[in-house]
Amino acid sequence: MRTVRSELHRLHFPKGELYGGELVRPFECPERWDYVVEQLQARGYNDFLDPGPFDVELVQRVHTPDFLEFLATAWDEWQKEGMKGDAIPTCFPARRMHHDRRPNHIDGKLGYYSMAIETAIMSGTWRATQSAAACATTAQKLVSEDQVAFALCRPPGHHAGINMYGGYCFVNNAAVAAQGFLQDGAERVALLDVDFHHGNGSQDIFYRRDDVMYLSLHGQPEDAFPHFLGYQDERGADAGEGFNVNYPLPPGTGFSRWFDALQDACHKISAYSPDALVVSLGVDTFEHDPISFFKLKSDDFTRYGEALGRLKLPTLFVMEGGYAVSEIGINTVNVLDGFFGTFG
Ligand code: SP5
Ligand code: ZN
Repeated sequence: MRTVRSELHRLHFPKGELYGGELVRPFECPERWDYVVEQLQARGYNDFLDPGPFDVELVQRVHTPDFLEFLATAWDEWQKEGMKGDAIPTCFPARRMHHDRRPNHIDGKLGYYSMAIETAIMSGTWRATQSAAACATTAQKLVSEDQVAFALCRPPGHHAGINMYGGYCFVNNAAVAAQGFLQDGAERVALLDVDFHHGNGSQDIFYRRDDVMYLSLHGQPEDAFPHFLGYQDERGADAGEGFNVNYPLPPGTGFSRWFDALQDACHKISAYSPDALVVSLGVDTFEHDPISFFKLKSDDFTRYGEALGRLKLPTLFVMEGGYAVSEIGINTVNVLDGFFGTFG
């Protein structure tokens, strides 16, 4: 298995994240990437590759051009206003205000395009974001040769929707990969999201489509970020009706209950008979994750990796969250080891 990763991820590391009323060092930090690389090397996954170019045309199939233009220019516009810190939104089109008229001023644009404000934009954010999406695309193309690949994306992507960012995400790497499979001839793609958080962005992008089935196990919105999407009764719309599957789970959920949901998702994936599987691989389901509330232990990651391998599908793993930094590599590579234990 080859891993596609880029050192350019280091260009994105804002000074602060608004958390608990303070600006703290962001949970989504560059050393997450280092710990994953270290564990991959320690356990024999030594085949690393730089990504090819950022494919604008492909990315425009899942995000609007105006949104991508905003991401590309937000930092410059912010700087022109003489702002000293990173770009963080402060006002929003809440209920009965205009959420479909884009303001000109950068303060208005930030609120218009964001779904959360813990995610700051800095000088290198756009270049790092492009490198992460390019990792997803390059790894997606490797799957046709090797059956399995890993896109070690940073920043992550699953909270980024058609035209919105937040939750540490700017471009939806997993969605770009799913779209890439379709462009390369797949008829159906399953996108399984095992990150602790609901992938509101992925759901947003594919909600009205039947060519990508989105399935997510996550902390229930009553109690967990992103709070405003991810309920069980969100089943898709129009052609996509029945192709969006949410498994919201309560605080304290341990492996047995989580794995029941995963097995149900695996049955639905098999019945859908996709040409490829994209796994949004967040390991913030871990018992010691600092911002999440599931109770998976490190060995549980191996167990569920085995279940994913038994699907016997061409599979692309795309890195999402995981903030128990020193264990992120162990838990991520446990999933891969489990997968290859049954995949063959
Ligand atoms: C990719 C990904 O995992 N994004 C997650 C973004 C979460 N950001 C906001 C988290 C707010 C957490 N509040 C937790 C309270 C714990 N005591
Ligand atoms: Zn997450």
